[in-house]
Amino acid sequence: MSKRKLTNQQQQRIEQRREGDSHHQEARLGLVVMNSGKKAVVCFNNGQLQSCHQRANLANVVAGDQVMVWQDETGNTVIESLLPRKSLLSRPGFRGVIKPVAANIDQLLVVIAPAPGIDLDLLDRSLCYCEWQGLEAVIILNKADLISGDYRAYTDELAKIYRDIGYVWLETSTHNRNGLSELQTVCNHKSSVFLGNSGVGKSSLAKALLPEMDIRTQTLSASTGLGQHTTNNATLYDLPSGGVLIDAAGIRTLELSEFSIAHPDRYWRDFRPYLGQCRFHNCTHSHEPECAIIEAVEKEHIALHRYQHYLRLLTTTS
Ligand SMILES: Nc1nc2c(ncn2[C@@H]2O[C@H](COP(=O)(O)OP(=O)(O)OP(=O)(O)O)[C@@H](O)[C@H]2O)c(=O)[nH]1
Ligand SMILES: [Mg+2]
Ligand SMILES: [Zn+2]
Repeated sequence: MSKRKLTNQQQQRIEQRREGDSHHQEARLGLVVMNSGKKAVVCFNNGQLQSCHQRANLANVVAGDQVMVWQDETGNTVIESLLPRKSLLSRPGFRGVIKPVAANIDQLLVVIAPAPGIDLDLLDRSLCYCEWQGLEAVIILNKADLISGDYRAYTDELAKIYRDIGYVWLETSTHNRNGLSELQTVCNHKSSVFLGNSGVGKSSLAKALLPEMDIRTQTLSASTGLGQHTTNNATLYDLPSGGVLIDAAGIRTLELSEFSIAHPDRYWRDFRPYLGQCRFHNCTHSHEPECAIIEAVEKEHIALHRYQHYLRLLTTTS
């Protein structure tokens, strides 16, 4: 995990370069658009995109990172330092090693859809992750054009449950374009990432919000010379009305068990009014007598499925 430290000599060389070198230009602040692994594409405030090397002993930068970029003697642009991150979205990768995916995000746009089916377990895990990480969460029920009859009654009931506990619940359709302007409004001046199962319509929604998405993808492939496959890495796009959307293609699910979240009850918003009211101060709300959460579930003040998803997380993390 911890990167190799600079030797004194290396440190001195950097200092000299920073101070005296006449070839040397001022450092520039940039925003990482994508990191292909070999090179990172950085956007500067004049809108210019540049493919940069990364200093060897710097932690891997990801889309959304703010970095300082210098030009070395040979004219190469090098990412020299990483500014502190406000937030970091990561996911377990190979052998369970947690990998950063996108930085400085404000909110997760959690997408659910009637086809392939509403995954409430993933929704509740995602909401827990947001509470834990201090991110905002927006729930998007996409493919609303497919909803009618009894299924409509079911989704209306869900909308009420989640709105009552304080979440924004939007309904969208990329087919008839309903709800897209509301989605645009919640993304204004924020940095957002879509999350949801395969097939729920994340890419379709991103295209609807980003009319110029394909153009940027082509510019990126050209500037890295690495071809289209680089778009498998999280990529940052500017939203036309301000704000950014990070397309983290790999994020379909969140296995919270990999993150070891202590006290998951704190991250279930609907539990909060009851916390501290159980008989035992260290109540896990799973089997204990006189548990205020279990009583609230029995009285239907907390939705049963939310409680079940909490229990599932509890058993997978302990
Ligand atoms: N009926 C309907 N179909 C939609 C809507 N949005 C997307 N689809 C369809 O759903 C399918 C999957 O959409 P994608 O946008 O590729 O889904 P995704 O979430 O990006 O899927 P992955 O990339 O596999 O994670 C496509 O056939 C879309 O045409 C919608 O609003 N209504
Ligand atoms: Mg997709
Ligand atoms: Zn309890």
